[in-house]
Amino acid sequence: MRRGRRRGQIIVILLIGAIAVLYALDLAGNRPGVTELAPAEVRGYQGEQLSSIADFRENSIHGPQYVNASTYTLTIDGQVENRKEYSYDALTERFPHYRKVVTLYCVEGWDATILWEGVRVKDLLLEAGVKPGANTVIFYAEDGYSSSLPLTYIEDRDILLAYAMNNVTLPAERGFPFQLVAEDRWGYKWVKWVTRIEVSDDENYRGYWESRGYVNNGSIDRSFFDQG
Ligand SMILES: Nc1nc2c(c(=O)[nH]1)N[C@H]1C(S)=C(S)[C@@H](COP(=O)(O)O)O[C@H]1N2
Ligand SMILES: [Mo]
Repeated sequence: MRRGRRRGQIIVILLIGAIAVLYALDLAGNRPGVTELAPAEVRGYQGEQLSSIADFRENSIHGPQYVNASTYTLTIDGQVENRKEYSYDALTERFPHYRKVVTLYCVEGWDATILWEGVRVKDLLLEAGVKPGANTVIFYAEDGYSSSLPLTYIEDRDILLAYAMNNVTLPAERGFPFQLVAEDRWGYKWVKWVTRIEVSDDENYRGYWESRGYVNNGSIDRSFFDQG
């Protein structure tokens, strides 16, 4: 009788302990708004083989940036009706989530195929209201980097601002909190650590590498050395 009660107490204590551990793991592993994501990286998606989030070369202009999600804001300004500022939670919770498998090609000769998950830039622009005459979207980053893309490309191709890759929240090295998934454009268009999106009417804006001689269009189906 006494032994039965003791065993019962031990089982209750073990159960409470297990629940506490699971709760702590969940708090540590998940950020608000991405709690539906599995904790482990996926390496295949709908029959496609994926690269690993470790298969990247880190050669950003000033090394990895460590952005604090709780103080982070994304500003949307320029040729818009309403300038907007979003917190990390607002961005990941308010806008619909999309996933797609896209390959990043760096001009240095490596590539990585990843299942990206994010929000559509055009959904953000819709809320800000793009003014007539705008034709360019400029992405600025925490490290001072920038690059631009045509507005029609951003809208027609459903270009994503990704917060996760292979079902894992972007690591700092890969651009946390957001990297642009500039499909069919060279890696230098894939701005990491995005902090500001400026809608512009300056088609000739040149970003960090573009102002140092990289092709402004950045299409991977064109010759990289073919200035344009
Ligand atoms: N903010 C920022 N974004 C950036 C860069 C950078 O230096 N700073 N480098 C670009 C280049 S040249 C490439 S190829 C890709 C590479 O992504 P990765 O560093 O995650 O491998 O990031 C792009 N985005
Ligand atoms: Mo690159």
